[in-house]
Amino acid sequence: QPTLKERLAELIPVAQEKVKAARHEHGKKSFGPVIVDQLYGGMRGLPALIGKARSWTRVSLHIIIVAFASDGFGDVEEGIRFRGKTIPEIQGQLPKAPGGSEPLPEGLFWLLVTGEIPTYEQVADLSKDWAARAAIPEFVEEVLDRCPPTLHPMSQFSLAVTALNHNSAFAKAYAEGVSKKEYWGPTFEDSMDLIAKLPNIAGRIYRNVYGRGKLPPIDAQKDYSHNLAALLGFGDNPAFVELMRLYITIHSDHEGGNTLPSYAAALNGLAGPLHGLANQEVLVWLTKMQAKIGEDASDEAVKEYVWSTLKGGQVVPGYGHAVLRKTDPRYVAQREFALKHLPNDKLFKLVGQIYNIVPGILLEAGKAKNPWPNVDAHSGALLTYYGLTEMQYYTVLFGVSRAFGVTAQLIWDRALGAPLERPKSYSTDAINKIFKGK
Ligand code: AMX
Repeated sequence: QPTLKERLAELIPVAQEKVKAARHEHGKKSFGPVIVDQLYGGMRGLPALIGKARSWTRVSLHIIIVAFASDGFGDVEEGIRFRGKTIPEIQGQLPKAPGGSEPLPEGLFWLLVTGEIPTYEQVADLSKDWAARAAIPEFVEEVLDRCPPTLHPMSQFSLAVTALNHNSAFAKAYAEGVSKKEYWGPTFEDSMDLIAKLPNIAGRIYRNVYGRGKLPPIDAQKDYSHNLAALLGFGDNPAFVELMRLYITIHSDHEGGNTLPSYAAALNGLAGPLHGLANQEVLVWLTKMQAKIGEDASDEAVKEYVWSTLKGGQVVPGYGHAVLRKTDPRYVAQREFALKHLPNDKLFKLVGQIYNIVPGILLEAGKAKNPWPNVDAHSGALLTYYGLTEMQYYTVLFGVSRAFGVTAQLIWDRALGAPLERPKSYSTDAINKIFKGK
């Protein structure tokens, strides 16, 4: 059976030819008009990029563009798809750990990179490969150890990833004058190294910031999520390990970036409160709500609290989406996990109660285009249940998962020689001038 890199080496020339042929045949065809509102509206809905590691079907052209700040969605109604597969499909088809029922993120990475479902052996080989690459350079450990615990975990995360660029295989190959055709090889190595090292970075940040003692060593016999859970201090809890497998799998999909430092930049984008930091904000909001109206509050009290949030000019965190127009399937996957593992948990019940109440209120308020919950409305309640209660840390786990989607895309960017993306901007004066009298 081929390794991931061997399989990629087979797939890349085929894909290169396919792109060449598509450009030859369709290259000069128009993709439709661009309207002024799309310039003011953050390029929403503007077809401007080709998704490479996600889906090769019609949906790839609907993917939202802003590389560092948005999720990749195949179809706004159907929801997220990984290489054309829905979340329930990948849960069914990807290999599981012995005794586990959630997909292994190793398999998801294989799927994102190749478009194919790997065998269990191929996934187990990836687990071993990542374990072997997991150590981080000593100076990066020192950078993290010297961060004050008051520095937000996401800032520490981004710092550490930027520092990893010191050992970048791509930077070295580039400096040595590697041919453009060979770019994907060192990019693949960087991607594998990055993913492999994230548990040590995330674990170190968690333990440093919250005083949780020393990191255990990586166990080369265990899968990625097991090691991540162990580094955080939850390796003895099989249900938490399962949660990590699901969590890393469903948070992964994303547009690409150019280099390791751009993944660090992506982390800074993810750390915005209306984006990935929303999972922190949801827990902050829920905790404030519980403090104000109690743990078993009535629907009426919850409604009043939601309205007071809106009337205060704030958003209801965890609801709405720039692209999706229905309940986020990643929310559904996490809800099903909760129904299986923690059906009677009070916080989970509150999350469910809010699910019944908030969409109606957002519809009545009449502004949000999507009144349904997104991925961030649920994840914090699951982590809290298992004792990972430090909400400021949550987006770090989100960022670990995102590396899978970003790097899968990055490898293909290099394989296909994708350009830097440079959307053009206009001033309002220029808009007025262009359309004067039209
Ligand atoms: N609560 C209150 N108002 C909301 C809202 C919410 N959850 N979602 C949207 N709105 C408001 C917007 O603020 C905007 O108001 P304005 O006209 O006064 O500026 C109006 O409804 C229209 O917004 P939209 O087109 O529906 O959404 P958008 O694409 O501009 O923004 C998002 C999308 C996610 C930023 C927004 O829905 C939001 O702020 N949600 C809460 C924060 C959140 O959960 N973010 C995480 C999203 C998932 C992720 O990226 N990780």
